[in-house]
Amino acid sequence: MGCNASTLAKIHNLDELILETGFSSSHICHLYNRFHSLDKDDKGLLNRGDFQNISELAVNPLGDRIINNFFPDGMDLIDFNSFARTLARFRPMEENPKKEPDSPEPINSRTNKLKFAFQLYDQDKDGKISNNELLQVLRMMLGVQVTEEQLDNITDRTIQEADLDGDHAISFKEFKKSLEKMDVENALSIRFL
Ligand SMILES: [Ca+2]
Ligand SMILES: [Ca+2]
Repeated sequence: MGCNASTLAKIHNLDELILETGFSSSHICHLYNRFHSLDKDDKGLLNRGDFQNISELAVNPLGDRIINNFFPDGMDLIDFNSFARTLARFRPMEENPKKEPDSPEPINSRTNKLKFAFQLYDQDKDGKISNNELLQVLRMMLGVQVTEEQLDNITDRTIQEADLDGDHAISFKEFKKSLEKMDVENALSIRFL
């Protein structure tokens, strides 16, 4: 499907979306076509099932959680603008224009990328990754490669290393700090579109 003015004309608040996401109009057009290829019954909205057709997510051990991050609290359907805003977090940072002193945090900042990752762990949304929450994610990612005992050990050690205030959980601040030296850009790139 090509990209032209008539495609862009179908997008609500296009100028606002470009400003907010930092995507170019041609990139938005590409995402719009992708959105519609996922939208099997042409409802103009995507549900969780539509996302499961993305093969990279289907094979990702955290696929379901990544999909959930696209859906704001209690919602079962998202429109194109919401879809584009979530994807904008994964846009590489170096494309950012110079930051004005009082401008809001860019949607694709390192902090916002880390927030997305943090939410994959913090399932009860209390702002902390508990021992059990970390264990669940590690189990999904490591699967049968490790025993339960090894899993427990890895979990305990990871919490210990990241936990600075001694509450046996990882706050977002601690999460951010422990990943200070990590190349977030590469580690958090989820290339499914
Ligand atoms: Ca939690
Ligand atoms: Ca802590």
